[in-house]
Amino acid sequence: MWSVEDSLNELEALAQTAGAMAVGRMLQRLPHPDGATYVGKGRAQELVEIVKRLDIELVIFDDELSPNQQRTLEKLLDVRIVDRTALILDIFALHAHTREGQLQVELAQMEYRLPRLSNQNVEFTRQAGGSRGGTGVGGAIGVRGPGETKLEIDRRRIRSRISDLKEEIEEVRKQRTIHRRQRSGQVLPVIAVVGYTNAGKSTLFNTLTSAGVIAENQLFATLDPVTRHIVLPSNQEILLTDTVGFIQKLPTHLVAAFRATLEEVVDADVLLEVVDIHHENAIEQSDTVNEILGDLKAQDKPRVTALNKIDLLDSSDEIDTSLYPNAVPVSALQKIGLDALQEKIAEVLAQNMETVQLLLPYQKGELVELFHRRGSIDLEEHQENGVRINGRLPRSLRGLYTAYIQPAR
Ligand SMILES: Nc1nc2c(ncn2[C@@H]2O[C@H](COP(=O)(O)OP(=O)(O)OP(=O)(O)O)[C@@H](O)[C@H]2O)c(=O)[nH]1
Ligand SMILES: [Mg+2]
Repeated sequence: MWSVEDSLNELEALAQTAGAMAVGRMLQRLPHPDGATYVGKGRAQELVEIVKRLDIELVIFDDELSPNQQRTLEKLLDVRIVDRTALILDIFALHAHTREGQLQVELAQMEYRLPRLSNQNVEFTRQAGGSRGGTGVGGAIGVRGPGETKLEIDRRRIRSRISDLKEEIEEVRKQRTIHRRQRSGQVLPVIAVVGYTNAGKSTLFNTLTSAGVIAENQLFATLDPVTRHIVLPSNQEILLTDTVGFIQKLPTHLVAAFRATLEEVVDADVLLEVVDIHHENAIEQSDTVNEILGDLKAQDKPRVTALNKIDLLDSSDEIDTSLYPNAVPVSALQKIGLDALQEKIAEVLAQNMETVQLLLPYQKGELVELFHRRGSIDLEEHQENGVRINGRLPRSLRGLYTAYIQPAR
């Protein structure tokens, strides 16, 4: 379970990533948040004092604020008010480098803004009509007119932008699907690196592939998926994909907007989950990852867990591998345990293989070659009428070999 303090620590790290410096925090236990001020009225007044005294420029709330709460707080405190969702969207906007990433972030931002925009403008019109007073029919008359028209225009503009964005994203998504098909033409198994943000996914990805993906002590350093081809020590070839990190209370707009990117995860053969085992919330983080994988209907995929950052642990006794599926302790940074990790990946891939005995005619050289790349060979004999191969093959490839399967000797 995430505690309030843990969540606030994380919020502080998010704020830092977005370029803010935290100077203080306030927490309050309430049966439910106040409808107008989120915190209780008394604490809100306290906050006003603190903001003045410390000359604070920004107050961040660790939950999604209602448009009404946001406005009330902004008036009361006279500083910028940001909620957790807006903060995460901000970081995503900073880190989106590809066209697809930028489109997805903008879509999420527009969807976040739409209900807020309308409310803000309703407030604006009411203020404008306020001098006429009253909340009855007369008051409503003051509210109509240019103000409302402008609101309608703004809303329409955002809605039309949202539908344009969705169309463009769909275009990009189609491109991806084509690429993925081409990839599956190569019939290599795809391993998606998943995990909590800052767990070390990109560092591990870089170490395994020698790719220069940005890896930083920042939340959500990676937004755009990258795929590389690697050969495991067992000589088996795989495609490894680095993906966007997960976080608790992940804004729903973001999950929806990033569906195209997350397809990389949904389509993978095996998931390689990276856990920052040194983090005090390692278990909570992994639980959150499982929840999101569940939402994506990807929680039942074969999985290998890299328990990362063991170089930061005082002793290896602290590691309980039994808590995670197929866990291997590693340090992506210090390159510890990587052979064992790759062996584990090969092992889990092998569990998805089946044993076959084949006699492949000499003119089917490409199937022999494919077996070498994708399968694991126990016996290979050149006979008069073809190549005899006994070994194991990914279940997905069995269809290509059906005609050459031999009865067991
Ligand atoms: N000490 C130590 N630090 C590590 C290790 N692996 C990664 N790190 C550090 O952890 C931080 C985050 O690493 P990234 O690889 O960017 O993490 P990520 O999971 O890709 O993060 P996002 O893309 O932001 O979700 C960086 O400062 C890395 O240097 C490790 O094995 N040991
Ligand atoms: Mg990354």
